[in-house]
Amino acid sequence: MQLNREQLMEAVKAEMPERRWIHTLGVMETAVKLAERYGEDPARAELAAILHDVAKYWPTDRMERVIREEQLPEELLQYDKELWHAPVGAVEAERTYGVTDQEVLDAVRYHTSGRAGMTKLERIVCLADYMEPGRDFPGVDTIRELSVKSLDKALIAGLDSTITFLIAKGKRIFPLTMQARNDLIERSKTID
Ligand code: DGI
Ligand code: FE
Ligand code: FE
Repeated sequence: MQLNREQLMEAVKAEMPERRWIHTLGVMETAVKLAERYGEDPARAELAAILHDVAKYWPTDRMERVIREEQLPEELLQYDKELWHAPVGAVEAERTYGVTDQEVLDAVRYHTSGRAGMTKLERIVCLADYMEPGRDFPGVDTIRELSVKSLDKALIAGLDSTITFLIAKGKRIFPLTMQARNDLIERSKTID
């Protein structure tokens, strides 16, 4: 299915409640600004942002089926279900919405967990998800301030807030999240 920008937005909007669509609009706007600031293609950042939460409201069993059938890492099934919509959304973006740009698909795939060696596009979408205007959690203003100076430092602060939240709740942490943080800390020593 080849959709133009407006048709794609309508289709994705229909997959979620109003408040989640407003969040998606915020992620789009923020991702475009970050792309302009950090020299990434704003159109690709926007496309990934439109699709990033497309599978957020799928029933658990539907997500689980996609994880098994599409040979996504089954390890996901041992961690919080909140992680699943990202890789499942990447499959949906390709299969249903015809996205072929692998970097866009990976930006959707890793927007929740992160991973080591995140591309600039992946970092932008993950950070935009943390700091879009509708987000309100302790530390979000620090993340927004850091985002003006350093994509990586802002993203580390975002991951820190998630990891701290998961620890406070006594939850497990998906290994890719720890790997993303470790890698960004290592890289931010040399590149800004
Ligand atoms: O989908 P959103 O609500 O916009 O945001 P998101 O895709 O970043 O996902 C959200 C949730 O996933 C977040 O509230 C924390 C939860 N989560 C559970 N386990 C993990 C995790 N997030 C990360 N990064 N790593 C985990 O291990
Ligand atoms: Fe998400
Ligand atoms: Fe989101």
